[in-house]
Amino acid sequence: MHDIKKIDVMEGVMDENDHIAHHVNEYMSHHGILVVNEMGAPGVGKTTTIKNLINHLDIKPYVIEGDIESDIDTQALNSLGIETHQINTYGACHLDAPMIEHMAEHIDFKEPGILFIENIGNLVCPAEFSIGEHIMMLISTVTEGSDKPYKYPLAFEKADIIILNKVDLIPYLDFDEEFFMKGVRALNKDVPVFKVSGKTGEGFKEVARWLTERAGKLERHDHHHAGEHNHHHE
Ligand SMILES: Nc1nc2c(ncn2[C@@H]2O[C@H](COP(=O)(O)OP(=O)(O)OP(=O)(O)O)[C@@H](O)[C@H]2O)c(=O)[nH]1
Ligand SMILES: [Mg+2]
Repeated sequence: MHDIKKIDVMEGVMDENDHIAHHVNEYMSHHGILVVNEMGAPGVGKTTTIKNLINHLDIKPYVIEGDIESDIDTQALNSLGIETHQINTYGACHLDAPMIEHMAEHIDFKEPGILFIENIGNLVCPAEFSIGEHIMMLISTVTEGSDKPYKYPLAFEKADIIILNKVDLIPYLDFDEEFFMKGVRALNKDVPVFKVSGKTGEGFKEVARWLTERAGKLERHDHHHAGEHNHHHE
């Protein structure tokens, strides 16, 4: 994490971001931390999803909250006993890898687990910047309308998992699930799509299981590396 200053300044902002993102990803992998970059428009239920998922996790959760201003979500999560750290961008519409790298230096990753990073509420900018995640998690909702994959393709294309939230509201809306899924599949053939409700809590158990499985694979990878570098002094 400390040799990032060697980057050629001519490489450009995106290259530099990707380079640091790669470092963050390696650092987290070696600590057995699965990094989930949670993105979605304002109010889709990003914070609600973190709260619900943590109820179903047996492994240690860490949270970084990204907001333009305020620490409302961080206060709410901390008051539930969830270790949460705040990043404010004061204008920028997305988090970037240097912000996460800097924050990671202040977090004590005592045990393996999952780091949820709630990105800035925005369906456009966050999709363009890697922040070192293993999993890009897109939160979409039935309230936004079924045409969102067609209008905001990059977020849907890049997602490793899609959460369709607020399904409790389907009876009151004209959400066309078939049209939505057709749009998703045109961009992202195999991405798993989980239907959930932050109101009733349905669906999150399955998402938590999916994430735990991913985290498990990471841990085995980490132990493998730890073994390679371990020198036993007896
Ligand atoms: N009916 C219903 N409301 C929900 C659901 N999930 C979240 N909400 C409500 O939607 C509002 C926004 O939820 P948040 O979790 O704060 O959304 P967010 O994406 O974190 O919002 P920002 O951080 O501001 O971008 C809150 O009032 C939630 O109670 C759901 O599944 N059904
Ligand atoms: Mg939030």
